[in-house]
Amino acid sequence: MEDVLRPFVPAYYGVVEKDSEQFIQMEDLLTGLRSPCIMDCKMGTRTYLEEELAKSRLKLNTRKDLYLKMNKVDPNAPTEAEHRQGGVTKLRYMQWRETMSSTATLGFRIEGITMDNGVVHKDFKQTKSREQILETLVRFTDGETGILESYLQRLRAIKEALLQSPFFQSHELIGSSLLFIHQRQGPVNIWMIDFGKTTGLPEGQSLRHDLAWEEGNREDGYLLGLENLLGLFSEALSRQAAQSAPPTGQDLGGAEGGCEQGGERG
Ligand code: I3P
Repeated sequence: MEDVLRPFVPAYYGVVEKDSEQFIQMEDLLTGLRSPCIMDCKMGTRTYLEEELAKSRLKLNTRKDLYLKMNKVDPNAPTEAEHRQGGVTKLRYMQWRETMSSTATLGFRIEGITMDNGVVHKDFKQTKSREQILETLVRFTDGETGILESYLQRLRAIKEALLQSPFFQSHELIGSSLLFIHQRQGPVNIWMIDFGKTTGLPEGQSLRHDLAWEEGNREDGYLLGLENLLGLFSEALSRQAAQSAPPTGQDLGGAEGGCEQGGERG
C-alpha cells in the first residue's frame, strides 16, 4: 500500500478475525459492476518457484489429478512411463502447461474469461500463438476500439509504475495475474492480483524481470509478458481501427497492420 503500485492493486483493509480464523480484507474489484467482462492473464515465463524445483528433485512424488488433466488435453503428452504410473510430478505438469500455452514464449497466458452474459471460458490451455491471442482479445473486447485503447493506456501506466517500483524490483512474482475488467459504456481497468507466490529477495538484491530464467537467477519474465501484452493489444487495436475506418475510395490494402505493434515492442 506504500508502493507506487498502489493504484494498480486492490486496496488492503487489514486483517479481520472471524470464527477464530484470520482473514485479510481486500477491495472487491467488481463492486458496482452489473455485467462485467473479466479476463485473467497469468504473468511471467515461469509458474513455479525455484524452491518447488528443488523440492520436486528431492521427492519425485507423482499426482494422479495432474496426469488426468494433462491426458485430457493431449493423450500424447504423458510419456509411456507416466501413462503406466498414471501420475506426473507437479513440476512436470507446470512445465508442460508453460510450453503448451504462451507462457514460455510470450511471458503470459490467458487463464480464463468471463463474458458479460456470465458465460465462463476456461479452454485456453493450448492458446499459444500471437494469432490465437489476438482473436481472443478481439472477442473479449467485442472489437471495441475504445475498450482496446483504454486497456492499452492502463497497460502503459502499469509498465511505468513497475519500472519505478521498489516492491517490483525486490520481489519475484510467480503465478501473479493481471485482471482485465470492463463493462460496456463503463469503466475499463486492469489490476495486479494473486501474490500468493510472490517472494522477497535477500536484502540488496534485485530482479530485472525481462531476462531469461536460469536456475538461481530467480528471474520471472514478468516484463517480457507485459511487453508482449502491450504489443498484442496495440496490434488488435490497429486491426479493429482499420476495419472500422470509413472507406476513402482509395486502395486500403496496406491498412491492416500499417501501424502494427504501434512501437510498443521496440
Ligand atoms: C493449476 C495451475 C495452478 C497451480 C495448480 C495447478 O493447473 O497451474 O497455478 O497452483 O497446482 O493444478 P491448471 O491451471 O492446469 O488447472 P499453484 O500456482 O498454487 O501451484 P495445484 O493443483 O497444486 O494447486
